[in-house]
Amino acid sequence: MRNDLIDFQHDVLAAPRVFGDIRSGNCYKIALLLRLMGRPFEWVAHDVMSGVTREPAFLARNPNGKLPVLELPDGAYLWESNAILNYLAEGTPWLPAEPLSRARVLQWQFFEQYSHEPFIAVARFIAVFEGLPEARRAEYESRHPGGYKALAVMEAQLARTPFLAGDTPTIADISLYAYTHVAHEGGFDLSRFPAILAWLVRIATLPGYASMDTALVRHSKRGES
Ligand SMILES: N[C@@H](CCC(=O)N[C@@H](CS)C(=O)NCC(=O)O)C(=O)O
Repeated sequence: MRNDLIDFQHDVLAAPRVFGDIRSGNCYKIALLLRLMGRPFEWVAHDVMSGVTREPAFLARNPNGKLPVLELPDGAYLWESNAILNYLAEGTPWLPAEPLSRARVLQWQFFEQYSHEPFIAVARFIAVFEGLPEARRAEYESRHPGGYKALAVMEAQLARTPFLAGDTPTIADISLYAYTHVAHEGGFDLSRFPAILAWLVRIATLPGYASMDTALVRHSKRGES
């Protein structure tokens, strides 16, 4: 898996810089949106397990000590993955301007952070990053009922509309795609959720889509093979 410093050279001065670990869904969200929007970006790879998020230089960027962090060309920093998505998507079809549609996007993003990520991402973290040690098994299993409840809420919506906030993809889909598409790595059985499975395919076939494994692979320039 690519997790090194990637620099999309063209237009790099105007490009945002992202500090992240691409194996983390919260970080992948940012790379995925930028790829779907076709926007160049610079990725500064940080290993989430290395302790770098507790170092003073990192805490100066995000006092909460968490990835991802966005650095703008003027040196401003922004943290919290969904806040970063909102900032980057402003003025694009990924974030509707109409107040109710926009609030629906936020509704799903708050749902993601409170009712989905703490269960599905944490179960995956224990399994993938910690290797599911016996001492963590009870905690891992305790995350499954809440995760399945969140998946059932998504399933009900996606049985009615092709995307979470309606007929077109928005950053609500990016937020929830990030950990849902790897939920099996946390022990979740997605075969119970046909509408979610069909939605995962809809996202993965959008123009510009890049998987966790390919999101940092350099764009080929015109004329390059
Ligand atoms: N609510 C935050 C969560 C960020 C988060 O939990 N980041 C993890 C990686 S997924 C992290 O940096 N952990 C390192 C640490 O806590 O020291 C967001 O959405 O950005």
